[in-house]
Amino acid sequence: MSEQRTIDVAATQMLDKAKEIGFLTTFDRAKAQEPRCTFGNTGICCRICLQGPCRILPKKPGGNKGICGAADYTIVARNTVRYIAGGAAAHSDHGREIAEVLLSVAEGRVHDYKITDADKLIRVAKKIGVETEGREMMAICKDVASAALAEFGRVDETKELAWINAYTNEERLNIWRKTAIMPSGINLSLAKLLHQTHIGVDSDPVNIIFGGLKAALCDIDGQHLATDLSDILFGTGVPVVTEANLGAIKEDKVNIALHGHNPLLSQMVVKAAKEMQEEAKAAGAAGINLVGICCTGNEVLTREGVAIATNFATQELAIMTGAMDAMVVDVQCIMPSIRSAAECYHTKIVTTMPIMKIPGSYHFAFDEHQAVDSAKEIIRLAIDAYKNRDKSKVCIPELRNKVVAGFTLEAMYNIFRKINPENPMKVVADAIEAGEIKGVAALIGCNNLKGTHDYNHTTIAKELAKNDVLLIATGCSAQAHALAGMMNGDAVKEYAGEGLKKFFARLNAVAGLTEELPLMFHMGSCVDNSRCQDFATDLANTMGLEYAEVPYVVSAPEAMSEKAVAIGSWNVAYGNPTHVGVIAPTVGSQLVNDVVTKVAEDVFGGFFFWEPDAHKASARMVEILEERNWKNAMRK
Ligand code: SF4
Ligand code: MSK
Repeated sequence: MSEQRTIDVAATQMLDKAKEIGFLTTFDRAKAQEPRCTFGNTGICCRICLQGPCRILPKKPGGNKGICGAADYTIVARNTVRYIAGGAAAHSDHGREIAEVLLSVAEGRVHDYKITDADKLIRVAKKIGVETEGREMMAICKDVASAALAEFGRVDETKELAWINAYTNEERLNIWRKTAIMPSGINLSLAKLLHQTHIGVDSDPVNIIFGGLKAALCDIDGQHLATDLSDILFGTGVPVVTEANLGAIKEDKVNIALHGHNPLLSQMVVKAAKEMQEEAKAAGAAGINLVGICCTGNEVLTREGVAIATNFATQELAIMTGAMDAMVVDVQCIMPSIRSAAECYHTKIVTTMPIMKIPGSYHFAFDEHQAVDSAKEIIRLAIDAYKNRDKSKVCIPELRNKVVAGFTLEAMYNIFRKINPENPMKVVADAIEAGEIKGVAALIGCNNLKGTHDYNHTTIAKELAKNDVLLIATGCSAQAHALAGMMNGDAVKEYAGEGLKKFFARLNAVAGLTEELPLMFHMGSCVDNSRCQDFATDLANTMGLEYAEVPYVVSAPEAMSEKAVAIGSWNVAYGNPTHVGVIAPTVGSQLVNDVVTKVAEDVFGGFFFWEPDAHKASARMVEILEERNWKNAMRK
């Protein structure tokens, strides 16, 4: 584990504060876990049945396999794909919840939600084959929501998932069909994968990995429908200007953090907060200040311009400012320890989803029929907490950086169209073909305290930008750049290579925005990695290339969650070279590791590579882009 805990100055200040008051943070807990167990670290510890844990102990007679006879490759493959199952379940269940609410809107059963982006509804309907001509909006909406829900329960294996089928080119769909990884239903595929990896079922590592890839395709399907339906319900983001870092927390206001992933209730908190400013003022505050953490933060940033407080690894530190009155959490990436941090202060922790509770916290179970009322109650709880705030404990770091975000694909096209009205993506394709930029890199994923918080994210972004790589970003990676002051026009001047600078200058001249374009386009939350893949698909179409030929790479510099494993895996299945900045627990089996880092390239054109060193990883990504460009030039 690295000695430097974080590159974030504000976070460092808060870590010192935590030390002063004796609060042990996730950084202390990460240290306490060292040294890590080699078996777990390399993936050769099996806990799939109660005879375990079994480890691979090659030097002991009988120790080179688990008790049931499972070899290292079986154990590693099973562990890996079970990560994918967890990730795909999380993303797709998020999408399903949005679909349920959209169906309620269509059937007139809820009043707090409505169709905000009707154009997107029509576009999505047309794309997935729902009839739109001469039909009522609500009838179309019902069919779209029902089509989304049908993705989950389908058991007819001759049918294919509608979303990935609609948004993926035939060339790639055929590869998935040929390799038998094209899923029919999300629930079925995930249940099958858990069955496949039960003790005494599949021991063939390649077959297990392919089962995992099928689940990974369920992950992108769930993500895509989550993105689409959220845009329909809450609007498709347009460029916004806001700020990031702990300095976005305001001493004179009631501060409420929105944290997690699912925007269903947090959108209502944003709506209610606009109406309740006076109540906060009556309590002596200057108003209500909302800030975001993790991907709920990214959702409300993209659609509402809500500032970013911090990202995954530093979530406890937002409470350490002593000025956080409530932290409202929904699902995923929420550390249970925020409750302990809150005990040091007046902060109320509010959980909002039936499957996510933290002992000792307030729970307002999400109910689509009373969402605004719940949001108002939560805000009142925060206002009450504000009254009990101990001013002597308040210590907010001064740091806040300007952020220009909200770049959904639609928002980007609006800018690109000003240069090429017929084919907006041609603006990027032309810049690549002219050698102005080398290609595109999607910077995604979490924080992982096996390294220094945010170091890999920001270092890789700087290196790639210097090498004229156009950057798109989501999740905690996007937040890392925003926190570090890299998501604005000044960062282009400071970090971009000459080609990338010229590209941005051309766009800035026509964009018509109040701010210059940032060093990377923030495309949204984790589920919005679907937007990144749509970008890559359109780039392939515009350049007349197959997926595995596109100068496009993906990097998860500090990957942590099961969802990150799922995202990385479908990226590989799409043909994208995918960097992961931690050594994956596949290295315990040479065979499995070779399958995902080498054989995958032969089959899909995409592959994983593990490289914790940010400089080496960036150099490799630049090399990959150059190689793809060179091959494309040779083919002409
Ligand atoms: Fe051990 Fe096999 Fe059980 Fe795994 S499934 S814990 S290797 S006996
Ligand atoms: S929140 S999944 S730590 S990106 Fe999407 Fe961040 Fe990773 Fe959670």
